[in-house]
Amino acid sequence: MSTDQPQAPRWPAALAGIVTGLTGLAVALAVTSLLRQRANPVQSVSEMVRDITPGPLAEKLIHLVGTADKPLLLTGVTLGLLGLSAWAGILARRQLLAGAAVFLVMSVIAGVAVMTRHGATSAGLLPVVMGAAAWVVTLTYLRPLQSRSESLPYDVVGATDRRGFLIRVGGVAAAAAVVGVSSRFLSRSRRAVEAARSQLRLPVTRGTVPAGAGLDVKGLYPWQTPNDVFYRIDTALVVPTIKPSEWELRIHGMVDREITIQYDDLVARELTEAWVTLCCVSNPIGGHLIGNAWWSGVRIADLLAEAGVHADADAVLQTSQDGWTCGTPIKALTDDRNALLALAMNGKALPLEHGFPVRMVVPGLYGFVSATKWVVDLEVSRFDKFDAYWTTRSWSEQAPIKTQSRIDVPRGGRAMAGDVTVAGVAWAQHTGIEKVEVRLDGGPWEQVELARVPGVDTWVQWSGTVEASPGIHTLAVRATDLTGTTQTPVETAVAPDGASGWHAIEFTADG
Ligand SMILES: Nc1nc2c(c(=O)[nH]1)N[C@H]1C(S)=C(S)[C@@H](COP(=O)(O)O)O[C@H]1N2
Ligand SMILES: [Mo]
Repeated sequence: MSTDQPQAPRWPAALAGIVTGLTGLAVALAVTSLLRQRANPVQSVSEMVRDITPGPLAEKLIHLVGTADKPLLLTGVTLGLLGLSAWAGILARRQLLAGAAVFLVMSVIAGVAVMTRHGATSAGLLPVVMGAAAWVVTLTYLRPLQSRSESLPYDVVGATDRRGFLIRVGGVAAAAAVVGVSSRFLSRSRRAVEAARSQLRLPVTRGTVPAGAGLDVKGLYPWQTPNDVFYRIDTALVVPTIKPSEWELRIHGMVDREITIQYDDLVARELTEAWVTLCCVSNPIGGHLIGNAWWSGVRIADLLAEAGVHADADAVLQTSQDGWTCGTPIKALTDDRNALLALAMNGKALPLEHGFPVRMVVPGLYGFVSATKWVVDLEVSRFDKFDAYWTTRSWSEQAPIKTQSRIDVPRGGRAMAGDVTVAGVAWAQHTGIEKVEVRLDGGPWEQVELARVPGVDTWVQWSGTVEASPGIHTLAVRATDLTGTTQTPVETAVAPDGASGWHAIEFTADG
């Protein structure tokens, strides 16, 4: 830049760029809502970023940010969009085409993201196309005033010019805000599905906690996990909204007879109810990505028997409405355990976030290889014939839940010296827990009391006392499952098939 060629300041150009970016975004959101599409372009781009992030990196990031991953990803993509828009605005000062090119490249990326989503149709491109058109029009509209001021030194830019520019930018921004906000009200799909859900009268029971399963120890988490605090893990940036009347499940592949079931058919079948503790493979030692609920649904074994599974099949590839997949051994779906196509969780139709209207629940297996939410397709197949969502991202193909135990009490790292109450949970779903032991400051292992459980598919609470003098102590726990195997002290990462190792906490005993 030469000194005798005065350059307009960058901020109005960047501001014009950002307002342009927001305008196209608002238009795209409105068109998405009007067409009742599953995801808007920002969500589609976020999903694409999620899908192309290598598994190990995704794992590290999720560890870093926990369940804030979804809002962070969406915010990141939006900020990226606005950053590039500002840059496009600055480029457009000198050359409109250069600025427009940035917006066009962003549109192409969005288009690719939309079209590579599961179940994409060409109508899905409309929000992107309309948004791109809005970008080009707005960029052109907001530019002339800027370039006029560009020919003048900054300090002599006329007040009218500057005011005129600000009025234009403000006007466009206000219009974009109106379009963007009203698009929220256009999207009624979630509310319609919530309404359909609340009208359901399912023939299920509430599930009463079996006597003796829940210990009365302050600071212990309830044995039954309420729906609203049940952990949620999935790749869905947009929670699928499926009306029961529109849900259908196809069972096909290596079967004698293909079956298609509607929601009402499923509800009319014999329902099985069971306590099952669900656990995520990403649950770190001592973590809380685990919950125990009363599930009501139809046994998958019965449906598979009706379809007639071929002798050489060894897996069922499950697909959700949003295209997530996982593979489960046929054995786990057909043996005596209650592998369910679940309709209800703790006596209520599944919450939308937990798979409404129908999901899979398979005792003993981590969720990523069994617990498909919003399930719409079961393909009887062979493990050597497919790759599921997480198995292509360096996680295991098969993953039974590892025996684990957790200390919940003393909570907050403090206790009164003397007899200190210790308590927690242990789990080895579909194997069962034989005993739990605790150890204070590396001393001898002491067995603690186990609460009662209705079967081997749930976690079990434990409690005991340790004698602690005033000062800082370390408490460790380990469980032994009903095969007689004691948890290994060897700590492994959660990838590829679940963490192993003992949970230990530090606490201070006050004298
Ligand atoms: N459609 C779909 N189902 C899914 C997933 C997913 O990403 N998409 N994640 C699985 C994983 S990894 C786990 S641990 C469980 C979690 O179920 P919850 O969110 O109801 O606790 O859902 C499983 N089912
Ligand atoms: Mo998971």
